[in-house]
Amino acid sequence: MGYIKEKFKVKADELNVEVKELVKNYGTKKIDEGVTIAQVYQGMRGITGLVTETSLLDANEGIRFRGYSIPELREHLPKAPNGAEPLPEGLFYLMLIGELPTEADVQYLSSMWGRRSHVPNHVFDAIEALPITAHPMTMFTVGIMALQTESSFAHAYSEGLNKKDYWSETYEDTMNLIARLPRIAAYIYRRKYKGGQHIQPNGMLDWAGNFAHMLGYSDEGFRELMRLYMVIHADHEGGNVSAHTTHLVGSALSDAYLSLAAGMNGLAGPLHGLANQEVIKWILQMREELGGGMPTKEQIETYVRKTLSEGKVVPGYGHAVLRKTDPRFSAQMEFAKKHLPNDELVKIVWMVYETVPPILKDLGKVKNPWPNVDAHSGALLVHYGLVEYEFYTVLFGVSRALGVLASLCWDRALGLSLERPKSVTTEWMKEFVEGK
Ligand code: FAM
Repeated sequence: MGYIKEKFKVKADELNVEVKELVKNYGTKKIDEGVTIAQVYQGMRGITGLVTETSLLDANEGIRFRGYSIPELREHLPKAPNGAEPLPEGLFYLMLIGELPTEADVQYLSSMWGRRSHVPNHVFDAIEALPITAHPMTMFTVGIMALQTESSFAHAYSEGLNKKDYWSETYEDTMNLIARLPRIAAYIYRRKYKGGQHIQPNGMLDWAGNFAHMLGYSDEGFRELMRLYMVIHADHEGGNVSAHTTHLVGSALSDAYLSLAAGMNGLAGPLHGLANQEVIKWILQMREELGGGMPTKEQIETYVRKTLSEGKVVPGYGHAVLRKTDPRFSAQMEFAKKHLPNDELVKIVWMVYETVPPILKDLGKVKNPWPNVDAHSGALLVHYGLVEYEFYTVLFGVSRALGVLASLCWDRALGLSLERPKSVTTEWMKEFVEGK
């Protein structure tokens, strides 16, 4: 057993004891006043109903991974040689183990993922069976599903796996999947947009650096962007659609491949991860309608109002939990100020940031008029040449796998139960309010 796996087991055993004590001593203590009818109809907003160890979201401050904010991660996590951005390997270690990693921990993960990255041919065949016009997210989930043949958990379970060892096989699946996802994603990108000219992995590079390389980008700036991108998109506590879906499907003891594929189908929705492609599409359309060049603030305002009057949302703005500018947006803004302050598209993103919030506030119904993570990412990618915006959610997905799979390891290690909340009919609701 590798030392990270051993360390995880020690941490898991400790937390298991604490959780058992907590449930034994305080199991009947209420953490909520009760659930309202509006919450039941409106996406269970604000109901505390899940445990996720890897990160916690504060409505005003934003996400913290095991207590560390994004600026703190950028400071404390190990970097690539001559790099300034945190390595995603380090964030994964932090989410899984609950402690900041050393340089050696990060290198261990980098080389472990490198060793496990081989993708069997039938996965590429399954992707090839789809028409080239298929959305990259469809290819991505098909690729993950095809890879499910390799699940250690599914294999061991069919042989009669002891409950006590669920975590161990899930850990193996997690490591194998994370190791292989960049290759699958890069394969999809090169197939769809670069005439099927694939690029072999470079074993000397870190996980995100190698991903950038396989996509076909050798610019060090793009590699740095990928490292930052893979860190900031990884996790956003447990209730968002991709994390919750992965957890829910995993709660049926579906293996990591089945669970992640389900989560990725949720990420592919426009109100969730697909918003990143929608943002850049929306900005490019605006520029086209205005005949190109830099729009004025007034022109942006008119375009925003037109979007709203057509019954559409302004992509990249609003959030189900956050009530301030997303620190993931701010981190990208900082990156842009440092590396590409004169980029025209980036400047438009910043003008949109000045224009949209007051308009959304004026509507009176939007709870959070501020930008989320998706409002900025596309402009950065376009700058380095990754202009094929339909691919953006796949990048998000590769990153999100880090958080949701670290969480799945914890689900198995803590023996969390099958998720099965109660549902009722509207007829039941009517009788309930009438006091019947
Ligand atoms: N543009 C226009 N209207 C918006 C809006 C936006 N950006 N954000 C919220 N609203 C509307 C919303 O549609 C709802 O209208 P109705 O009552 O007419 O249905 C009303 O304001 C109240 O919604 P809310 O309570 O403020 O937000 P929700 O918690 O229901 O939804 C979001 C949250 C993220 C789905 C919503 O803000 C949205 O649709 N934003 C645009 C899409 C987007 O950027 N999604 C990405 C979220 C991101 F962080 C991620 O998952 N990657």
